[in-house]
Amino acid sequence: MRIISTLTLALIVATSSLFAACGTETLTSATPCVIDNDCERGQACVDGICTASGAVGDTSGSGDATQSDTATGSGADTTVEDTAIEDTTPEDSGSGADTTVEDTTPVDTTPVDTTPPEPTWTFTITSPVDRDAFRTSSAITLTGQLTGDAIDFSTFDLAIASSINGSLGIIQPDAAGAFTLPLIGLRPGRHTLSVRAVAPDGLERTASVVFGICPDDSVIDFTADLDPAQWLVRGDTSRDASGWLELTGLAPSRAGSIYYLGNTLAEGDVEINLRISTGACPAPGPCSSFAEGADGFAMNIWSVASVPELEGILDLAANGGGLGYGVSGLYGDRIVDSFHIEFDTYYNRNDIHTDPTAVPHIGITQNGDPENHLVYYESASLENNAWHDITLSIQGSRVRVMYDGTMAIDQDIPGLSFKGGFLGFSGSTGYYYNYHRIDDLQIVQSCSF
Ligand SMILES: [Ca+2]
Ligand SMILES: [Ca+2]
Ligand SMILES: [Ca+2]
Repeated sequence: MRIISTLTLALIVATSSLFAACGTETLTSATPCVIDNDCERGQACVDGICTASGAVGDTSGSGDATQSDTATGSGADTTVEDTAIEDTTPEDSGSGADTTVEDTTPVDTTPVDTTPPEPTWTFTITSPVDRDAFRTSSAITLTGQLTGDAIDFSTFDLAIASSINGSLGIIQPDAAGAFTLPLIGLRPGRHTLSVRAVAPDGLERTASVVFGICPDDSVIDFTADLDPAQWLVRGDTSRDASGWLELTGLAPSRAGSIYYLGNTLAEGDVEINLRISTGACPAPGPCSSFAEGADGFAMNIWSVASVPELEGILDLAANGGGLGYGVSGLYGDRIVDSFHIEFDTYYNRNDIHTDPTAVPHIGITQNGDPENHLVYYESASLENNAWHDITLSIQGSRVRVMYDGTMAIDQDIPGLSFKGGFLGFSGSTGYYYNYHRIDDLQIVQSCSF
């Protein structure tokens, strides 16, 4: 037995009584102690009470639990618990940050993964070519060529697609790699046409070309009566009931003109198609009564702002050798920006002006001056009473005229800048005369991409 001091025992008894007051059965029957040796084997001295060694943890745990329960009730402890939760939040954030870092790691390896083997073959689109421009009625054919050594290209697939029309189908090239596909039904707009060539081993290449489709411009065929709101008609000009315009009629000293008010031409490139006929027989076509006729006619585009301004110019325009458009040079001092293509069948010589040739000619003039032929094309057939197809094309300062499918004029005219404006026709006769006919007018506004 251990000798315990009086003071120690008093404390132990007091402590024991205190725990007994708490009503804890375990503590009521316990043996007071100071150190472990005060207790029996298998016991330890815990807080002055001999306690079974195996129960020390349990007792402590019990106590802790009790304290914890009590503490839970207090605001301070709740805060601690919240803090603990908050502590886990940064860990989550930390995990997120770590995840982000891990995400960047595969990115570094990605370039390595995207290095596919290069096909040993190549291919090109040979038509259309970039910046080509077509009409909706144009026949457009896609052609191209695959190239590679000892490859049977007929096993390849070519997927054709347009940025506007979508898929245009899948075709196979021939064994030598050539491919062709008529492009039908392409809608107006700027197309990016792509061809994706896929080999049997899955390797592929893609090529593309960008081109434009413009809508077809309508043809005015003069089968219907002229709408006064659309057409300004002056002098001896009228629509022939057979369906064309007659500018003068077969009589001396006639003059007339007609201007299309329905659609003024825009500045810039333009193409104009029409048919013309001049001669002495009432029905267009071969004419047995061919004789010297006059004077001819012109297509004029005046860059003026209004119809009254246009009429003011027409009031001044000289007829006869002036062909209904002469307002400047030897024919006047009117300053105007205009473009003219004349079909001149009378040789003016030592007249107000002198023509550059005695042969009927197609001439390009400017600014109301019938004398200054910037370029001309001689054609004896011009006055044969037959219909002739004319295409005038202005691209920048380059002027081209097709006459019955022949390139009659292809000339760069320095300083030419087409300003657009009111388009119309004028014709005149003098001592000599002819019919002067216009039909199938088509104005093709700029189509470029
Ligand atoms: Ca007609
Ligand atoms: Ca003339
Ligand atoms: Ca002339």
